[in-house]
Amino acid sequence: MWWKNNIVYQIYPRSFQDSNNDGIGDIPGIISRLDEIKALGAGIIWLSPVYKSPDADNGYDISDYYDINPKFGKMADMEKLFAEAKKRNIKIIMDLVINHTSDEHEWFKKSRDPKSPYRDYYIWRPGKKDKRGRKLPPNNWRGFFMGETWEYDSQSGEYYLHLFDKKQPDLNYKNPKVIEEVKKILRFWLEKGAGGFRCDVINIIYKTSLDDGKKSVSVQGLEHYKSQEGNHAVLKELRRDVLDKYDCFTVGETVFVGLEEAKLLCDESRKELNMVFFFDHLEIDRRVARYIPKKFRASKLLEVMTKWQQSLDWCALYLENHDQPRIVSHFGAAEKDKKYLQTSAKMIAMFQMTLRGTPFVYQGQEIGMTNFDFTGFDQLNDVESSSLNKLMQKFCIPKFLRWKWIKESSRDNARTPFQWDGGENAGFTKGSPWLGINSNYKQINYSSQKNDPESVLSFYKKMIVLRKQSKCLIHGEFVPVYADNRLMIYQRRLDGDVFTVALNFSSNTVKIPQKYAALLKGACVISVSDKNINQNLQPWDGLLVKNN
Ligand code: ISL
Ligand code: CA
Repeated sequence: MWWKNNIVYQIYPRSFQDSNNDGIGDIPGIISRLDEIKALGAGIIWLSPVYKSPDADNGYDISDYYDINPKFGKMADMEKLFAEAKKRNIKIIMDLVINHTSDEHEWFKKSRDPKSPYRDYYIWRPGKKDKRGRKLPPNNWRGFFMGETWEYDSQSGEYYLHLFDKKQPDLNYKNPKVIEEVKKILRFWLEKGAGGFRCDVINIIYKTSLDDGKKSVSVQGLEHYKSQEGNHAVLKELRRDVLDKYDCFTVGETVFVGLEEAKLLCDESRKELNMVFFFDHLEIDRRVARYIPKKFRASKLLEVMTKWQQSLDWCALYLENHDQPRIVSHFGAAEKDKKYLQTSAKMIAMFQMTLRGTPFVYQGQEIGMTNFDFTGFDQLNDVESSSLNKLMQKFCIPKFLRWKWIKESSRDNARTPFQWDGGENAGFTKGSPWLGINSNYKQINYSSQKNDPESVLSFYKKMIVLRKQSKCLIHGEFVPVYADNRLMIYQRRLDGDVFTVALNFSSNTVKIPQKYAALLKGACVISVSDKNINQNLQPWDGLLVKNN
């Protein structure tokens, strides 16, 4: 299957490449960089939303699924992108955001009228009253952006549900008309040439009941809408009626998903999704989703990866996306020990490219881009960061602490413009960029790495070539061997082929335990440091060995 033997490259369009110098990345900009994507070795692009949107959540609030955000271009540009990508044998998958629309979508505007046939496209309910007669929302749920989930509409005297921002009203999947609308959207983009969809928060679309949720410190009410039977039924219907008629695949973004639920969502025989993005591995050193740090342990990472690698038919392998901090700042050395930034970026590339599944590389990951060096709240754009800040203010959390947590966790860390070269605005735009550019762009940029065989970019390319040539690295069984706080060793095995991988997630030289040293004596396929390994692994080094 083409999507199994391939690499996906995620583009966050507003930060990739600006073509008309308005400071915002756009579709012609993407077209001008297709050769770079091809050169990396990626054959699939996942495009974060490019649809018409008021941008309350940077495009994840869609006001027209059949049109393009004018900031990014026109439908003709999008068609050209499909055509130019096809010439290079690159498929494009679209971001399918169907849990909610924008409040500026025509459906929602009409649904504000209680008599409209569109009323039931969304979830409208009357409020409650407390003992003293004060108005209360229909239930106690708390949303993904830390705030209220019900917005009162004085025109009809009812509330509508929004699990994200109030400008993102949730659709009602108990209404078959909504499912029919989604089928139309899928067909429209598949007919235009899309190779599939990344499905936004796809395991929470069906709300079984609107009863109060159990008390929780973060999202509250989940048990009424996470991975419900009704949700599975919707996915099966979309697959049967539309997706299975095309040569395409889906990857679901599945929030708070556990292993058993994930299995149900992407078990091939159930015909729902093809694979899912889970979050466990990125949360091994975080509490309360990703907000509060805790100690990194390679052993924990190996344990979590093993569980997922061994249990699912197929994994979506990602370490970064537009919601997550940069991986060199997270698991790598960028914040702890800058001199190993590049080395750690390469070691992480080795980790990702030697796992079982389809790797997703997020723009900038391949050159080792780091978290943004923000210095103040005014430099942030992300709606989640501002909601979190407001919430923490309400609880009187001091500014330095609020800043510390937001700086590390803000989604803007991954959203700063792509660093193409060492020139004006890193070659992203000649205008004024919509979000600040990381000041390290003179050291970390595409053009300085392009022809340097020692660069992070060259290492990604080498790892991708190695992976594509090896059935074992793509499909082989995943076998954990050893791990402690810093060191991780695992194998991949298929039909008598065996590879061993050893990775050092620390700035110390680590000793390979005697018992396993022999495994690393095989033929070295590639190593990060290019040094021969006896009993020791250099700081942040990685080694891939063929054992037979
Ligand atoms: O980033 C998160 C937590 O801090 C997640 O909860 C995130 O909101 C969740 O993974 C859902 O993300 C997706 O849907 C959101 C959108 O804001 C994100 O950009 C998108 O990836 C709502 O559409
Ligand atoms: Ca532009």
